[in-house]
Order: sequence, then C-alpha cells, then structure tokens
Amino acid sequence: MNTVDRIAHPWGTRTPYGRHESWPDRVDTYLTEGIEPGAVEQWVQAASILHSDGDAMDIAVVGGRMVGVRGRAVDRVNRGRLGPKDLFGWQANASADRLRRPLIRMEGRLAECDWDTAMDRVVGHTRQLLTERGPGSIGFYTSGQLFLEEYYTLAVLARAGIGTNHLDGNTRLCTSTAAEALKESFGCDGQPGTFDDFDHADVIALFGHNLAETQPVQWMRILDRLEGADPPQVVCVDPRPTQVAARATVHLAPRAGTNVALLNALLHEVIQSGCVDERYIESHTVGFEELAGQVEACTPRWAADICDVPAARICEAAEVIGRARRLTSTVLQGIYQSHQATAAAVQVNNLHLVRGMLGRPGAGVLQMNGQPTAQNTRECGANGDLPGFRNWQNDSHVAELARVWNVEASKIPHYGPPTHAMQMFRYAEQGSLRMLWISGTNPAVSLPELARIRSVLAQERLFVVVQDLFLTETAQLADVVLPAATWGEKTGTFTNADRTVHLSDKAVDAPGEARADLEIFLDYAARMDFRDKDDRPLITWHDAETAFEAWKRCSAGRPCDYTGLTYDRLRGGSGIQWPVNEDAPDGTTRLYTDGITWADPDTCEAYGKDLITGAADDVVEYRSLNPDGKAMIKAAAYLPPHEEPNQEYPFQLTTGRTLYHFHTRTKTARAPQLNAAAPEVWVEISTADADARQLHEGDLVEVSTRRGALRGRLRITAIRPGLLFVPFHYGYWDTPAGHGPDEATPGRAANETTITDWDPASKQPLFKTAAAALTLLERGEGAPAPAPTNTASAPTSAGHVLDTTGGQAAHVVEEAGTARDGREGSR
Ligand SMILES: Nc1nc2c(c(=O)[nH]1)N[C@H]1C(S)=C(S)[C@@H](COP(=O)(O)OP(=O)(O)OC[C@H]3O[C@@H](n4cnc5c(=O)[nH]c(N)nc54)[C@H](O)[C@@H]3O)O[C@H]1N2
Ligand SMILES: Nc1nc2c(c(=O)[nH]1)N[C@H]1C(S)=C(S)[C@@H](COP(=O)(O)OP(=O)(O)OC[C@H]3O[C@@H](n4cnc5c(=O)[nH]c(N)nc54)[C@H](O)[C@@H]3O)O[C@H]1N2
Ligand SMILES: [Mo]
Repeated sequence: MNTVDRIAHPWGTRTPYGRHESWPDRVDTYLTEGIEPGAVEQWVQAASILHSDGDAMDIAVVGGRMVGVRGRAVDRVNRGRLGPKDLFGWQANASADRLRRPLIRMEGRLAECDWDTAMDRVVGHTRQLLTERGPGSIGFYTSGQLFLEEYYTLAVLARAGIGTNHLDGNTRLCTSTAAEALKESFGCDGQPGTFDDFDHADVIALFGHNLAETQPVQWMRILDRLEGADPPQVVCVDPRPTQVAARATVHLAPRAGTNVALLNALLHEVIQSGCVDERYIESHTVGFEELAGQVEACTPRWAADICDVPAARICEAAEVIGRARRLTSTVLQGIYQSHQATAAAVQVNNLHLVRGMLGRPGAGVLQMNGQPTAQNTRECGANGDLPGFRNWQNDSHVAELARVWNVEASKIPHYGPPTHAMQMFRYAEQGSLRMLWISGTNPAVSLPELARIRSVLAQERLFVVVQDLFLTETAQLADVVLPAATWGEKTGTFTNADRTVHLSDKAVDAPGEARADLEIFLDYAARMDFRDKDDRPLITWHDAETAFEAWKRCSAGRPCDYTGLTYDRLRGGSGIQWPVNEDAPDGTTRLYTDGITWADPDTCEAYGKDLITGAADDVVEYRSLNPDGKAMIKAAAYLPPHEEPNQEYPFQLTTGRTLYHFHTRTKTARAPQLNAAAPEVWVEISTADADARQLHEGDLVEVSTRRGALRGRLRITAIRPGLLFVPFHYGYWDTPAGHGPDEATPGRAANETTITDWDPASKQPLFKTAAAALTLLERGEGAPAPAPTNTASAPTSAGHVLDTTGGQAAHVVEEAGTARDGREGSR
C-alpha cells in the first residue's frame, strides 16, 4: 500500500509488465479527509465522466453524501486505476452554486420558477413555432456527456416527434472526425481496436494525441509497459513537448496544420521500402493504386519543408512504423481539430490497411473519442447520423427505423444530411432557426469565435433553453434554464472509446429540484403528446432501464448491437465491449478480425465523401468503388492551412487541454485540488521566440487574431518555435463579468481568437490552427505563469518551477496487485 500525492504525481506508482502479459491491478482510493474506509456505508458502481477512457469506479457514500471514489480492479479498462480528474472531480457535485430550481427570463432577467411554469413555456414556444414556422425552426444541441438512454430519447423525440433534422451534439467539436474517418475507410462508425492492443503492440504511434494528460490511465498502462520486459517503441506526432513526446522513440513536431503532408510522406516511405502487406491489401481493400500514385512524389524531403521537421526524422518514424509487427495507433484532436482533419485521420487508417495491421492483438487503430459518452451520441443518432449507424441516404434503413418507432418513414427527416452544429448556429444567426435547446454543453465558451456565438445566443428572436448543472456563460444567455441532475445522481449507461459499455448507478440525490436529463426529456415528450402512427404514445419507456431496453431493439442487427446486454449483466463485473449479441454473448474485443464487416453497399452507414470538398457520394458511386464491401483506401493531396502567419499575425496559434481541467471547468474548477493545480489561463511560447522578443516567464501578454484577443501570463516551454498554445478551459463564470469580456474583464477564453471554419467532410471546427499576434502588456517581475510544471506546459528554465504539490488534500491510497476475484462492489 502506497500513499501518493496525485497532483504532484498524476500517474502514480508503476506496476511494470511485459509484452503479452496482462496489466496488473492497482486500486486507487481517495476519501475525503476524516473519512475512514470502514465508515463508508455504500460503494455504488459508476465510471468516469471526465474523458473517454471509461475508468470504472465505485462512489463512496456516507449519510446520503458522496465522500470519495475507488477504482474497480475487476474492470478491463483501468484495472483499478484512476486519474486526477476521476479522483477529485466528483466534489463539484456538492457545490453550493448548483442550480436547484428552473429559471425563466422575465423583463430581461432570469428568475426562479417551478417546473410547470418552465416546461409550459418550453412547450408553448414549441407549439407556436410548429404552427407558424414548422419543425425546421426548432433545433437541439446536445452533448457527449449525457447517458445513452438520454440521447436515444432525445433522438426519437426530435426526429420522429418534432420531425426536425436539426439535432447535433458537441461531439461535432470532438469526435465527428473520428466517426467520419471510420465511415470513409470502413463504411461504418465503430472503433476497430481495443485498449488491450497496448498490451501487445511493439510500436505505439500517437498522432496529435496528448494521451498522458487526456487519458492518464491509458498512459499509466503505456508507462508500465515501458518499464516492463520487451517495451514498445513510441512514435509521437505533436508540436508540443508532451510527456508522450518525452518518452517517444521518435518525436515529430510538425508545423500545425500540416498533418496530411507528414502522413503522406510516411506512407510514401512505407510503400517505397516495400513494407506493405500485399495479401491483406488484395483481400480486404480497394484504392491502393490511387494512394500509391498520390504519395509517389511525397518524399520526406518534400514534407520536411512543409512540416518543418528534419527529413531524416520522418524516415526514422517511417522505419519504426514500417517494421512494426504489431502496430497500435491513436488519433485525436491534433488531427481532428486541425487542418484537413478527415483527410489526415484517414491516412492513419491507410497506414494500418497497407500494413495489414488490423484485427489482431496489438494491431489496431484507435480513432479516439474525447468525451465520456460521445460514442453514444453518435450511435443513438443524436448527432449527424440516424440511430444505430443507419444511413440517411438508404431508404431501407429509414424504413427500418420507421418500423422500430412505428411512424411513417416520411415523418423522419432524411431529405439531406442531418444538420451539423456549426450550420445550426448559422441558421440561428440568419433567423430560420428560432428555438435552440442546449443540453450538457457550454457553447458560449467552447465554440469558435465567441463574440459571434454570444451575439447569436443573445438575439431576441431566438428562444434558448439551457439544461445544465450550473449558471454557465451559456445559461446566462438563456430564456429558460432547466436544472439537471448529473453523474452520481442518476442511473444510465455509456460507452467509452474502445466500445466498452459501463453502467453508472445513482449514488445520491440531486440537489433541490434538479432532475435527470432523461426525466426532463420524457416530461417534455409527454407534455407535447407525441404520437406514433397508430395514435399511441411515441415514447413508450419511463425510466433509464426501460429506455435501455427500447434502445436494444433499435440497435438489433446493427454494428453497435446491444441486444445481449442488460443492466444486471453490467452490474458487479467489468464493462463489456459491443457488439454483444447471440453471436458474441461476452462482447467483442476487436472489429474486423476476419475482413471488413459493415462496408457492404446495403449495410454501410454512409456512401462516403470527397475528402477535399466534402461532396457526398451516392449509392451508385459507392457501388462502383466498393461493390464487395471492402475497406476503402482513400488518398488525399496536402493543401496549406487556411490562415497562415504573416507580418501582422506572425505566430501560429493552437489551443487544447491541460491534465487538471475538463473543458470549461464547470466541474474541475469546483474541485479544490484540481483548481489549485491550474488556477488561471496562460500562454505558451518557445524559448527562441521569447528570447528574440526579450519576453520572460510570467510576462502578461495579449494574444490577438482577426477575431478577438485574450490576455494571459507567458510560460516559456520547449514548444516548437513559431507556435503559441493557449488552454481553452478558461471562460468567465468565475470572473467579475460572469459571461464575457468587458472593461473589468479582458478576454481570457481561447475561443475569442479562433476561426469560424470547419473540415469539409466531418464539419468539425478548426481549433488548432490560426494566425496570431503577441504583445507585451506588463512585465511579470519574476513570478511564474500559473501553469502546471509536470505536463506539456513544463517550463524550460528550472528556476521557474512552481510548487505543484497538492499536499495532504491530494493524498491517494494505491494498492497494487490486490487480486480480487469475481464480482465486487455493487450497491
Ligand atoms: N485533462 C483533460 N482530459 C480530457 C479532456 C479535458 O478537457 N481535460 N477532454 C476530453 C476530450 S472531450 C477530448 S476531445 C480529449 C482531447 O484530447 P487530446 O486530443 O489529447 O488533447 P488536445 O490538448 O486538445 O490536443 C492534443 C495535442 O494536439 C497537438 N496539436 C495541435 N495542433 C496540431 C497539429 O496540427 N498536428 C498535430 N499532429 N498535433 C497538433 C497539441 O499540441 C496537443 O498536445 O481529451 C479528453 N480528456
Ligand atoms: N479552442 C478550443 N475549443 C474547444 C476545444 C479545443 O481543443 N480548443 N475542444 C472542443 C471539444 S473536443 C469539446 S468536447 C468541447 C467541450 O465543450 P463543452 O461541452 O461546451 O464543455 P463542458 O465544459 O464540458 O460543458 C458541458 C456542460 O454540461 C454541463 N453538464 C455536465 N454534466 C451534465 C449532465 O449530466 N446534464 C446536463 N444537462 N449538463 C451537464 C456542465 O456543467 C457544462 O456546463 O469544446 C470544444 N472547444
Ligand atoms: Mo472533446
């Protein structure tokens, strides 16, 4: 047993293991000071809701209050380990400033009211708009943080109740490129690989993925392998000096927005050196010749100029990847939110297809998710696809859905692709969208070009409903605010980035009158009296478990088949990977173990798009490209980023995350240990750029772009020269202005500066490439920037090491090798 300060040592103690061995258990437990383990009255099963890893845990309850958490050793994902946000984030649930009652806008101000008043206003508005303007005037913008049962209910009520095509999730900002890249290559969404691949790989390649900070528990797994027998080689493609880069065999730090050039050069080398698996290509793919032609001229020397990476280092990376016998790759926001997102993500799939690195232990690609439940937003059809990965262009898929819901097919909008979030905001800006119901997301901080987003949401003619835990920057602009219960206060299931389904049970009551999102959606559906074609209620379920059963019927026979799961099966043991059905009663570790399963023209989720223009193909084009339903190798030419630095805006600007915060910090800033570790925004710059401008650690600077500006203290790091980085976590709810910059509160949100622009295929906004200027506002006088020092934001100068110990309050008990058998720790 060990006690570790898990703010200072986020990844805890090592439990090394060798290749092809199984990852040892290590149970992490954190209990509020003064609570002894023996005093815990109940341990309630749950999984983490602060990233896509799905770390399984039990919530400790005493006297109806949460008092701590403990990792679940029995779970396949984390074997008992928890990351800093898992350990400390739950404390936010009990904040004094949780929303307890609904609010409605009266004479310009938000005032408390009862549920009937609030819901009547929402229903009254809906009915009026349906009569006067039709279903196209109503939109829903949801999350990647609710539960499966909630998305499915929302998808049914929006698509078959209201009949609107305007339903999307903030997953558009997060994993729409993951979904799109999987559809482009395999005809269907669904993660091919599994986290188990980390146990078997001899090479692990991370593309634009700061795994150490954003999925710290899987990073613990890689660290344990690096210290065990036969460790893997690691390839890292990231312009920042992440912990992943620090442990990499080869680190490539390209100019932001040049991923396609780099990947094409890697493919060029792999093909030139004959490291391709011809048998695999022949049996399972189409399109190889086109790719070979496309990358023929993409030599490392060519890419070196574009990416500003030494050609020799590209060759080195290509050699490691080309010689791998079991290659596992991960892809995340450094690709998905950067220029040519889908084109680049698809080239990572191509590396695996040409090398035959799929469907075997250690040979897998993880087009990673970010949010904890983003997978469910996608599979339930609460984003740009129809439920069950059904194809909106395929009439028989729409007819099947109509049968499941017992409605006429014509009721389900499928005249065009479901509207993406950026387009919904455009419709609201232009006035055709008149009601926007926002649940579990905070667009007034997380969308690009915030001045524009604030002005869209503040319009008189747009009726805005916000369903949240707190009075966020977005809620402050709403007409109706609905107080939601959250994780730990409600029951439901969700699916992590490697298709593992977890159940998360209710541990404590929600504060005040707050209600579970499911309850709110069901109440709305009942008040709207949505009916099926036989005049019976459209929505036939009444709680989480019955909603799950309804979803199972919708998922039957589709790739994300849940028919073999029940709440009972998910209680007590490990999470289970879908599909789970008669053919795979214990779940499915890897997809595509025996060829490509869902790319057949009749079953595929999408007919694909042109990666450069985004133009959608139709069934005829798809059939001629891929008649036999193989994997599709799609090539793409490199194009330069849309906004390049110039004299006025000489830097590239990129944005992203730090280990200790989650997004707009509504939870992590209310957890004292996490907040203290990263209390304020900062700006990262390279030593070379700082020296050239005589700037110092801690100087107050302004970063500006053509959209807007923010201020922060300077942190000098080993980031690539020419690039600035700003974490996007800091909005305004905890500043004097409360909702946006004004005279008392200068800008500090990264998205004041980002551009309204998106990937043509996935429609994911660009958060990673912009051109920016930097000005000095005030000298720092020696105090370091308020940035963590044990992460990618570590300072280059040792003199500026801030004390990052969390102290007593961050002490976590770690128990390694506790062999726990069987089913444990449920309610
Ligand atoms: N601590 C923490 N963990 C989280 C979250 C959180 O808010 N905090 N959020 C969760 C969610 S929703 C998500 S989506 C994930 C995101 O997880 P990540 O994608 O790992 O996080 P980011 O910091 O957004 O971006 C990753 C890296 O992309 C690099 N990058 C920027 N531009 C480029 C480029 O053009 N090319 C390449 N190759 N790299 C580039 C950045 O330097 C950065 O280190 O994290 C999840 N986990
Ligand atoms: N510049 C820049 N911008 C980015 C990114 C970036 O890297 N750079 N990353 C993008 C990505 S990947 C993501 S995922 C988004 C995240 O952006 P957001 O989704 O806007 O960020 P969150 O702070 O997670 O907002 C979730 C909201 O839901 C509330 N909430 C939490 N649990 C529940 C619940 O159970 N029910 C309800 N009703 N509400 C709940 C929280 O209080 C919070 O207000 O940001 C995107 N924006
Ligand atoms: Mo995300």
